[in-house]
Amino acid sequence: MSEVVTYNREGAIGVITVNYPPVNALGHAVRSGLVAALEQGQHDADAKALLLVCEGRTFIAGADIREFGKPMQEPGLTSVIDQYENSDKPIVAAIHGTALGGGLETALGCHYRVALSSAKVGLPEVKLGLLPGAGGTQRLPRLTGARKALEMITSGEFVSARDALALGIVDAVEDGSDIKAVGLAYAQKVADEGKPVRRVRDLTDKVEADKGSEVFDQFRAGLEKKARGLFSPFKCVDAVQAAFNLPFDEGMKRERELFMECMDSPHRGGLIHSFFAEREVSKVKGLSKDTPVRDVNSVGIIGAGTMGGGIAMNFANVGIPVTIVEVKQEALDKGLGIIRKNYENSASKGRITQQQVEERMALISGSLTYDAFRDVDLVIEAVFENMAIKKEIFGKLDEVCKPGAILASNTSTLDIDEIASATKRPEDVVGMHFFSPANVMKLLENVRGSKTSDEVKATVMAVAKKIKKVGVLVGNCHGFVGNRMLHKRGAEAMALVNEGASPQQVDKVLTDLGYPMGQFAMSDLAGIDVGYRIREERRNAGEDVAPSWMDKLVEMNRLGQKTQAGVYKYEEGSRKPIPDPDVDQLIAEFRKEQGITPREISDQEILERCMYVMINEGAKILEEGIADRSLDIDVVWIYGYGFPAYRGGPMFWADQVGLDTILSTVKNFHDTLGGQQWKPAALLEKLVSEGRKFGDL
Ligand code: T1G
Repeated sequence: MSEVVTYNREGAIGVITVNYPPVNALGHAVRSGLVAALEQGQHDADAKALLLVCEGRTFIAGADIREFGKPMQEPGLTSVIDQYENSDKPIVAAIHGTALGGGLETALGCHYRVALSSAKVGLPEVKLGLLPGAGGTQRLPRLTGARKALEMITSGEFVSARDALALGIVDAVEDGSDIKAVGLAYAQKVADEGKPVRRVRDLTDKVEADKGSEVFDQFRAGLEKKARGLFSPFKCVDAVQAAFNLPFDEGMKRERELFMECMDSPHRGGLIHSFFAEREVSKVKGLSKDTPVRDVNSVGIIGAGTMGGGIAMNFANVGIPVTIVEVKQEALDKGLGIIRKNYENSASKGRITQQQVEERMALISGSLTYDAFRDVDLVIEAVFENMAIKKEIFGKLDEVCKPGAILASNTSTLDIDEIASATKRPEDVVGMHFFSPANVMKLLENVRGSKTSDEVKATVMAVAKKIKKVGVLVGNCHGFVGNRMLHKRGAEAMALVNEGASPQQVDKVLTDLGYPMGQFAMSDLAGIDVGYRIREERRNAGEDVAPSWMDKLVEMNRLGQKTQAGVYKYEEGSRKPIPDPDVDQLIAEFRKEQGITPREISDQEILERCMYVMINEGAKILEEGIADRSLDIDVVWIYGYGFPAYRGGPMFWADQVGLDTILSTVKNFHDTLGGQQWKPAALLEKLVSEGRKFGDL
């Protein structure tokens, strides 16, 4: 008997229990156990109905993703579900937690479904570059009709138990938390009332109603924009449509063909890598999971600007009171006003209620004095990128804040150790780099100083989870992980334009790769003056920073979207970048001043120079221990800069391109272009010589 799936009878109900932590995923042991337990139930003459229930935190949460890419071991999930569906005794699935993917598909193969009101159901395979491959595209539409099935399957979003009841996905919803008791009661009712074995595959009314519907083409058209560059969402539509064009068994065959096409697509590898990487980054190398974590029940923020306000919202959203300190009342009032406007905006879109707006605003207070920070557990400084100002602030915080308070800077590039040197408590100083807009972007780049304590590292990683961010712990260097690589890409992009490419050509190469925005559109969004100030800081620090045509734009007060003109121009109220002939003219004049004769530059060269310079820098970041694993870099780029998750992140993408190809190109650029950025990283050379990948580290 399998120890992960057991059978026992309670009264007239045969109970099949799955117990396979952490999420009862449908690994081989579970699939075999389900077949064996069903066998027992079928032969148990005293069992009038069967109940499928799970121990632990959730009903089955899907196929075991760790098995993907390995040879499939019988029994396959589809055949397990067929056996349940063809049982001659009615089977009730009792759902708690999240019944997802193959888990929901298994429940749809049962004859009745009951759920706790706290439960959710979904078919999120599309988020892994797949589609429901065990009958979900054929059974779900038979319960919900075409449109809702398409919505659920192409979005992968979860549906609450109550909504699932309304849609006919579950037959009953009960409050409470004892899923087994709820399941037994429902199964007893089925037995007592002699309810029939009702197979979802036999339901036809929804199929008849939507046969030949326009909805499939409407969905395909809608996906053209929403799912740009993706593969599996379109296959999801094809699979669901098969449920309306073909008899069930042929529809299943069609689903299988489409599923295998998705399995073979490179997107599946990238998305599954991203799925596990997002979870691995919270397991910080060298930090014991028993490291004590300090309570963070109150937060102080310095600066009510765009970043400070956005950061404050993250804490208010999860019920943590925030005090924002500004130097002037008007700045404070403006900042608080913008926060309210952001919340009102979300409420107008139905994302939160008006009551939540008020609750959250009530948690955010303002002050003009640091005395307001006396008792807070964490202070996050979010002011100008100017070291002198930051050191002055941290010196004051050191005097005012209680012992054990964590002092964090939201700096995006500056030296955490130098900031910490302004305090007597460097072990409590850390970087917490939020990405703009701070209340939206999921990445939180936590930066350890050389003296930052393990407790503080563990605490800021726990804070990331608490405020629903993806936290990555990185080392201290100029630009840390994300911006250090971004600056290399930015410099290369600017050089390419100096040499003859247009900003829009460079940006299109990057958006064609899957970035949401190109380099220059992103500069316009952030404000070109940000990069200008960083270049000025570096020039003031004595670095040799080449002149740039973008500096001329700043001098003309073309700062980007905020002035409706930057590298691109913008119509009133629009964020759509429009190429501007005046900028092309300015670039041409700059080239002439610099004695540059422009040349035709291929898209391939743009791709290689923008991406490989990042990969080479990423390899140096790994060598220096600024990032512990290549997946940390991948997660930073996916969640901080919108690198397409279906490509798995820059380092995963580099492994797919082939490190030998990248290394030889980097060497060629080093010979032809020169510059430290093209000096091949020793790690890159080592991996190539050993035939290994970043993912092997
Ligand atoms: N397979 C293997 N491991 C999984 C897993 C899965 N499906 N889901 C989660 N885990 C691990 C995860 O790696 C972590 O491990 C631990 O469980 C807790 O997860 C045939 C082909 C269920 C909502 O896409 O959405 O079915 O780090 O940290 O935040 O058509 O996990 O502890 O070692 O995320 O509470 C479809 C994916 C699969 C669901 C729980 N199913 N999982 O969230 O915990 S494809 C999914 C989730 C499929 C069929 C197709 C979430 C969760 P560790 P966690 P959580």
